[in-house]
Amino acid sequence: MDSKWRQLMTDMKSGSVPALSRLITRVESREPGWMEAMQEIFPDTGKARLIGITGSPGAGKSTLTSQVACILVEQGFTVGIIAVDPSSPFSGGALLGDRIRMRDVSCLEGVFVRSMATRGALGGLNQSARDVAKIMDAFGKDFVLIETVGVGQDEIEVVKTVDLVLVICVPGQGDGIQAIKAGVLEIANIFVVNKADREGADQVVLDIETMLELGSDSDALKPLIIKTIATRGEGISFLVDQTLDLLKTLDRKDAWQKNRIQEELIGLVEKEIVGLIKKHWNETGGLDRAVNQILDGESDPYSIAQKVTAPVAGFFKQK
Ligand SMILES: Nc1nc2c(ncn2[C@@H]2O[C@H](COP(=O)(O)OP(=O)(O)OP(=O)(O)O)[C@@H](O)[C@H]2O)c(=O)[nH]1
Ligand SMILES: [Mg+2]
Repeated sequence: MDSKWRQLMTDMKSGSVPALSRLITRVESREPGWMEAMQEIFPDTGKARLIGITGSPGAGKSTLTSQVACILVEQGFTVGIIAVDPSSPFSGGALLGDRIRMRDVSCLEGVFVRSMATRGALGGLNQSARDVAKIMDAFGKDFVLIETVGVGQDEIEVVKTVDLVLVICVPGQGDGIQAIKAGVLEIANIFVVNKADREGADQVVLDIETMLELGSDSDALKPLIIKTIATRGEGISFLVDQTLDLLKTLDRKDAWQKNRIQEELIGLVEKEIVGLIKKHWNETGGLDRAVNQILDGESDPYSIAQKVTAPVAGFFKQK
């Protein structure tokens, strides 16, 4: 690790927020040395709890996230927030909107807010979110709240990396719960019916109950349903209490957690191998040559793929 990384790591470990920001940026952009940095960070991770907050656009995720963060801070915890924004970093609008809505929370001591664009994450969105959460964890955050819109597959993958998932539903969208992807409904630990000041909130609660009855596995722990009015801070204390209680019951070594580590490991190895091959191809013009060979009928994609990955296969044959 070069001296720049070293300095950044030292500053981050001693509590410098600018160093934390810069470290995240360097890891996110996969600057050479990022893997070594993460290796060094890893032993300091595992203490923070990751809470995913998801729901349809405009459901009140940012408002609720801010409120939850405030209560956690009041209880003496330190908090980091990752806001996964579906828009590209260049379109501006929504990103700026989130920043504004989150400003009241960023000024609270101990809360570190980081926005992340859905597109453009070099290591893949879910790995990037994992990396950022780990860095915040190592920095000493007790909780990392991850806000994502529960609509795309990418966002669902992000939600799968957390310890506990809050799914926000709202009345007045016609199809309160159908607006959310089935994949997200399945992994909800707590359903939050936000905007309970609006007509139809009780109906949304009933809809969720019916849905849970239908898909019910009688032994499984039923997700809780909690009504909130995020703009007024109503129901949030209860939500935080229930969330903390539920987190206590989670076993870090259960099958689901193991599965999560497995997935992360496979993802990292895949990215590394493919990354190395792409880099080599770029540097040597190998990809162009391979394509031309296929076009000229001299070779085929299967033979080239086999040849390119042969060193890896060879490595395992030796074992
Ligand atoms: N009436 C009412 N409005 C709310 C409530 N919670 C949030 N809002 C409003 O709903 C709008 C969207 O809130 P956000 O917190 O930005 O929602 P979001 O889900 O983060 O939105 P995106 O990130 O853009 O998907 C804002 O105008 C909030 O003030 C609530 O409990 N009741
Ligand atoms: Mg938001």
